[in-house]
Parts: sequence; C-alpha cells; structure tokens
Amino acid sequence: MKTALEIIPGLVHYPGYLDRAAQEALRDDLRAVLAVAPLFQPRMPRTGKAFSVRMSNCGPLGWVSDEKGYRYQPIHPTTGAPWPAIPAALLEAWAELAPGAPPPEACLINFYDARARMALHQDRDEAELSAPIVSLSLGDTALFRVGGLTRGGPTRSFRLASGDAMTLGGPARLAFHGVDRILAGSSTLLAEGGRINLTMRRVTRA
Ligand code: MD3
Ligand code: FE
Repeated sequence: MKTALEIIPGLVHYPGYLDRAAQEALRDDLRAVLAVAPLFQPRMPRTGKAFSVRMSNCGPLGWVSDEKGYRYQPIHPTTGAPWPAIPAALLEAWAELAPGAPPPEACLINFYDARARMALHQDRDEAELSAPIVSLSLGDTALFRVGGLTRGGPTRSFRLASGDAMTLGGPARLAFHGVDRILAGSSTLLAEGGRINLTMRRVTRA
C-alpha cells in the first residue's frame, strides 16, 4: 500500500508515489512532449506581466494565460499546433488516483527554475469541478502552501518532492494554493535543475 496523507479534507499527498525508474521514464516522456509543444511564458490577464513559471500542456485541451485572460484551448499559443497526447504513464496514474472520474482532458506542465514561484490562487477555469485534479512532481523539491476557500484564511505548508503525487478533490478542489519557493539542488532527476509539476484536469462536464 502506498502512503496517503490527507492534509486537509480532499487533499491527499502520496509521498514517493513514483519510484526513481518511473520518474526517469516520465521525465523522458516529457522531453518528447516538450519537443512538440515547447514551454511558453504565460502572462497575466490585463497587465501582461510575465509569470515566473513557464508552461506547456498535453491532452486535447491546454491551459493558457495572456492579456486576453485565462482559458483552455486545443492549440499551443505560439506554434498553433494541437497539444500532444497525454503519456500513458500519466493516464495510468489518473486511473489509480482518481478511480471512476471521467478521463482528463488537460495536463498542464509547469516548469520552475530556482527563482520561480506561484502566487496563492484557486483553479476554477474548469466547468467540471466534481472531478479531482491529480498532480505529480519531478525534480527539485517545492515548498507548497494550501489554505481554505477564502484568500485571507490560515494556510499550511509542506514539501513536494520528486515523485510525489497529490489529489485535490471534494472540499479541497477550490482551496487557495501556491508555491512559495523551490529548493535548488535538492534533486538529481533533471540535469539542469528545476522542477516540473504536472496537473491533470477534467475541463468539460462529463
Ligand atoms: C490544491 N500548480 O498549476 S500542483 C497549478 O506545484 C498549480 O505547480 C502547483 O497550482 C504546482 O494550478 C500546485 C498541486 C495542486 C493543484 C491544484 C490544486 C494543488 C491544489 C487545487 C486546489 C487545491
Ligand atoms: Fe493551481
């Protein structure tokens, strides 16, 4: 049995969900995805300020953000090509961690260098909020923070290391969360360092 820690109702952390060999295989799958769908630099709606995290996607839909707003779309914002398919290993993780949920339509790929952060936010651009989000982390450890359903409330923080998985469902689905910082040099998985986080999402109502 894999260790499952329910941090808050609906947020389950699976430390070491992927062993080293599985992490290496997934890293190599992502190299092929990123060759087709290169990382792009998202920008804040209205202001156009660049995110410090670079992103890409795989699956029928991908999440993008620019001056026009946040949205899911079927093509890469700079190449115009359809997103590549979600690798089989990720679909297997979805089947195991979100049993019974409709298939994921988007897998957002976040790349953090040593200075990147993600401000506290909610994920609510999906029409289907009853399906969980499944997250997998590779590379350097992140200091992750989660709060409640309002921005001002108390938060808890914990580390997400390479190979860790999380499921975000039920009462945690709309919790505020963010990444305070990356612990540079904490993993040898990515030769150039940094962190990759994958989040699989059901977008349209099943
Ligand atoms: C808790 N990514 O892409 S993944 C995001 O590590 C995002 O890159 C973070 O937040 C990262 O939107 C966190 C884990 C996660 C994802 C969705 C959540 C935690 C969540 C939704 C609700 C509560
Ligand atoms: Fe998020």
